[in-house]
Amino acid sequence: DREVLEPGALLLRQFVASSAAIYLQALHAVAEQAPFRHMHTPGGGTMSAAMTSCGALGWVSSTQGYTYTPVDPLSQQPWPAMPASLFALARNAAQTAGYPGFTPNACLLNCYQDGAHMGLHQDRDEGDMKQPVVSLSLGRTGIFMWGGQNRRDRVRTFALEHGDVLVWGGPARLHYHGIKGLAPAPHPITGLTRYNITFRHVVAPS
Ligand code: MD3
Ligand code: FE
Repeated sequence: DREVLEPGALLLRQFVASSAAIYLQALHAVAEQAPFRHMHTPGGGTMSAAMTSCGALGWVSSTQGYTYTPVDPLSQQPWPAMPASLFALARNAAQTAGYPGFTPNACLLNCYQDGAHMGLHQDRDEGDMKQPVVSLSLGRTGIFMWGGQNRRDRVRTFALEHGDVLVWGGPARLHYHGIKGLAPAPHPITGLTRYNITFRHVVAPS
């Protein structure tokens, strides 16, 4: 089941079904090496979603700003390698959405518990805006907010369920988006937790 949200943005509902267990396993393996943590923001706050990364570059927020780094600031070791299963899923989803040859080198894992959200924002730290972003939702349903190119544009909300994949590129790549919160019902596998995994091709800052 595929739905074009607007040019460049494709929602692949239930793209992942029985194989979700494999991706959850990969996620837990990453989190064993690089634990989920609540990062700080330049504005002095703490993010309510806990995050970690795998792949060559990981997304890091601190009071200094946002950036992609090759080293996990917590362990001072390189981020864990991107599991082959996750790389293949991202590449396959991008291909399905019309972006063949996607080579993600940065994979951000978000963990939402009760009360966690992610305010409206743009993803603009990746260096090369021509590459799409692929996201996989796992576990508890999240309420996704999807706006336009300007913060004041109308925002629509819809549910992102376990196994749903979103591919964003082209004109939709810089649209504002966020997570309003979580649906009340627990998920049979992850309970009250929602995970989201995003895949990007990042050109490292020099
Ligand atoms: C639209 N994550 O990690 S995924 C993020 O569910 C992020 O954790 C949300 O926003 C989450 O930056 C939403 C869907 C998504 C991801 C990246 C996008 C939508 C996007 C980049 C550009 C436009
Ligand atoms: Fe985002």
